[in-house]
Amino acid sequence: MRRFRTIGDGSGFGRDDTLYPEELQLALRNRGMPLEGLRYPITPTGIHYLLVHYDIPEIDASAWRLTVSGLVTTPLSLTLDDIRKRPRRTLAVTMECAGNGRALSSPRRISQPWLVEAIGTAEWTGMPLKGVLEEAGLARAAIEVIFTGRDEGVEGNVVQRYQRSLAVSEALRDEVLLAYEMNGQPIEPQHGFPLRLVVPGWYGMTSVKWLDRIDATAEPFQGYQMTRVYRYARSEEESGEPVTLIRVRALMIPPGIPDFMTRTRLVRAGRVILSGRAWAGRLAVARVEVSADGGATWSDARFGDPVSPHAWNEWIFEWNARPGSYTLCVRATDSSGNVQPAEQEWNFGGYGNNSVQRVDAIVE
Ligand SMILES: Nc1nc2c(c(=O)[nH]1)N[C@H]1C(S)=C(S)[C@@H](COP(=O)(O)O)O[C@H]1N2
Ligand SMILES: [Mo]
Repeated sequence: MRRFRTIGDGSGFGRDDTLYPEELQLALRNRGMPLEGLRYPITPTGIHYLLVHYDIPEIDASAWRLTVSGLVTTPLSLTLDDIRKRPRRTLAVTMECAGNGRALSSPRRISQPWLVEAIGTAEWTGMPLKGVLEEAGLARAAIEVIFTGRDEGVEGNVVQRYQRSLAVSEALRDEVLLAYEMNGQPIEPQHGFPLRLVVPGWYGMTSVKWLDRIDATAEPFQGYQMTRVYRYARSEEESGEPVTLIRVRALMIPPGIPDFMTRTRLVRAGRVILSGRAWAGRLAVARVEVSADGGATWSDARFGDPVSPHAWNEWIFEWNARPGSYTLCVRATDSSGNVQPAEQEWNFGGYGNNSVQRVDAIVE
């Protein structure tokens, strides 16, 4: 029986006054997008957020194959060249980690300790997944498609390759891509070289990197990443609801200049342009509001068209900043009327936290 050590007090949760070295290690392996990166409609690859559960696998592209198998009439084995020769599509997609905001919940689950920076928008180029599934011919009995990455690790004492599934109806949507380029270049190793799934509108865990197998099945897939994590649940035992589409959120480029250690902003009094981006998963952004008093009062911000049907919108607000101390907030509402909460309802894994961003500023 293998035994891994426990972290912290063994409860799986961190104390508010402690950051465990293991969390720091995850935070350093992965990275958030510095918020000033919100100025770019398309995030430069080097500052797009990154999340890798295990190790970045070593893949020899010439030996690599994509296997399409399971409940299909014609199993396929495709080389990267085979895939690159097929009709291609480029889509700008805003991607966010389901754990974004996890470190803001209390108690926080010990895992990647995101604040709010697990976000980015890239231009992904690839072949629509639909084309591959049609070529292979899904059997009538197939209800889900399982995607397997090449990376392997241990999680919850289960040795596994990273695997997620999608219902056939989701997998056949036009915008789902098998991507081999990110921002016009071959995907870099950390983002899934040579091929990854990109599922617009869904939290990032769905977009399986280092993809090398696609299997159609007649049963709901019971893999670890489907049933044990990525659930909105109150405890480890409760199965809860699956984490799926990205919730509405707006973020602000912190204005002025930062104090090095506290990140509190120093802002020059007068007319200040506050701006940032807002997104709403598969829905549209319907409203963006700004508050300078910690969320007590709100004013409407202006916002433009989204960068693409699957990407964020820019918003802008003119703030007349008078000397004093402020907590700047921004919140968005989606086209179904969901608005970001001031405080997130707690869940076990720290998922889907779209509580309102707060930026402390001193104006002088
Ligand atoms: N094979 C594999 N795919 C993966 C992951 C992983 O660890 N292994 N992480 C997932 C998670 S949780 C997220 S949020 C996104 C992150 O994609 P990025 O690192 O390109 O931003 O990839 C997803 N796909
Ligand atoms: Mo994630």
